[in-house]
Amino acid sequence: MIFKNKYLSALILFIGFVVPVTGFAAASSVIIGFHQPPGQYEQELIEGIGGTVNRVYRLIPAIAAMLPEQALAELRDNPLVAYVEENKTVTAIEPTYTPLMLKPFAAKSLALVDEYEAVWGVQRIGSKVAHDKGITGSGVKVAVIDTGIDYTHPDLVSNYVGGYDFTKEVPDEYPMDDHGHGTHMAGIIGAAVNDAGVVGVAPDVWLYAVKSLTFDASGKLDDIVAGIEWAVENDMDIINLSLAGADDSPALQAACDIAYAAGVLIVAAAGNTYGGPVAFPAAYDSVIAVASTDINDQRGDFSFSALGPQVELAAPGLSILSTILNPGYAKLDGTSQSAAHVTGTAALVLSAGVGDINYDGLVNNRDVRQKLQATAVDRGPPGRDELYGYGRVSAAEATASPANSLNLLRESTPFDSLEMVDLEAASYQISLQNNSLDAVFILVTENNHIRKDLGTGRFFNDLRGDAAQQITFELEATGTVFKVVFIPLGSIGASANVTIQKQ
Ligand SMILES: [Ca+2]
Ligand SMILES: [Ca+2]
Ligand SMILES: [Ca+2]
Ligand SMILES: [Ca+2]
Repeated sequence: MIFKNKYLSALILFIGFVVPVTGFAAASSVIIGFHQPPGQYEQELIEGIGGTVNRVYRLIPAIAAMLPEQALAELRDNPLVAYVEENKTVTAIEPTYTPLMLKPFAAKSLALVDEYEAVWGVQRIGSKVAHDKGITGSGVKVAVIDTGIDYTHPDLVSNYVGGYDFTKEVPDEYPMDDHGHGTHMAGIIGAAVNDAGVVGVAPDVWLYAVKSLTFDASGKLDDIVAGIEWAVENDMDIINLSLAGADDSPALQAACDIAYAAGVLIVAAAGNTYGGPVAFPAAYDSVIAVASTDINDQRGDFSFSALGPQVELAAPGLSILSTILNPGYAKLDGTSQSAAHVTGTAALVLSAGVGDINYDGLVNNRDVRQKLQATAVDRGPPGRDELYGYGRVSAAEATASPANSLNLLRESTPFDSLEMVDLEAASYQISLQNNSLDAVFILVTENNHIRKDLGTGRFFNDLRGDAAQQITFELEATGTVFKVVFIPLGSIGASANVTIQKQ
């Protein structure tokens, strides 16, 4: 009997021990968004209802915490709280059909081929054209928020600058890749020109590894948000996000929006959804969504790439050779790889120097984004489409010598609004990027005679249904004194950017 009681009390003790553990398991890992930046009061609020604060963000007004299930509803009803979202899983966008470590091979076998020839994607987008002009991404800071980077890899060691590992129990500054995905991204973005292995799109870029994904290529939203916060606080120029969560996330969106507003260009994989919708974070307006193209500059018959109006650019994503662990090289497919090509191109644009091409008085990430869009090689249906966005990214075009550009502004009188350009005899490509004008009329004169055949009207609010806001056309100038007059039509204050590029 005594034994039995002893056994029973031991059992009770055991249950007593187990209950808090089960209670812990029933607790939810959440991100709590507030209307105002949270302080001591909000932390005490969370602790007061049995929660544990894991991280107080500085970038977004939010706290990552563990909360007892029963406290969730109460917190959601609190007027200080904007949202409470589950700390969901986010994963690297990986090909499902190619195990990452399938047949990795070493650098020495690659030394036999030219390192440019080894990488069709880097070649296809015209990276070498930029490199030959000395445009290599030097000094441009790129944060690869991923599984880390193997910073001992011979093709990456010279460009690796630093980073942070948010996945460790005690985070530190050693974001060594233990999976390979982040290292593959890093190689596409910035593998060195060193007569071995591969070469990246921007071979002198400054690479930073922000490890928010673990050895199995998955991670949690709270670590992704922390990674974006790190990128902003460490003054990164570009963030590469070749990862996706299953759902829309208010915390992730807020982090991307604020980082973008702070001047960071954010590039993300559209997702390997096989024609399904664009994944988050790529789908957010503040993030460039990148779809994949193959060696024929097509999506291919069986494309893994996402589809939809949020697709902004396309880039090589099939059979892409890059760096992996051990250290070695492997060919992989996916929109992850495509995003990395765009990230590298953006780094080249930054190192080439981008002007205030959207005429907002600032030179920043928005100009880089517009440059990437305007210089992409159109694929599929004419103009922006749901398959390729603005087209396949072009490092060669995006870093070409600055186009002659002007801002066409509808001022108080039509006469004041005219812009006139003198051109020498040549073939020109003229692009109009509209900002709420109704139309632009273009009058062309040659040796003081009006060339009716070259003049044109371009409508942006065409009732016939063609209302593209970006129009590109060619103009052939043969005379010696050749003038083009641009006449903006629309309400006062409306404008358009005109770029004129010699062919
Ligand atoms: Ca190399
Ligand atoms: Ca987007
Ligand atoms: Ca600007
Ligand atoms: Ca198109």
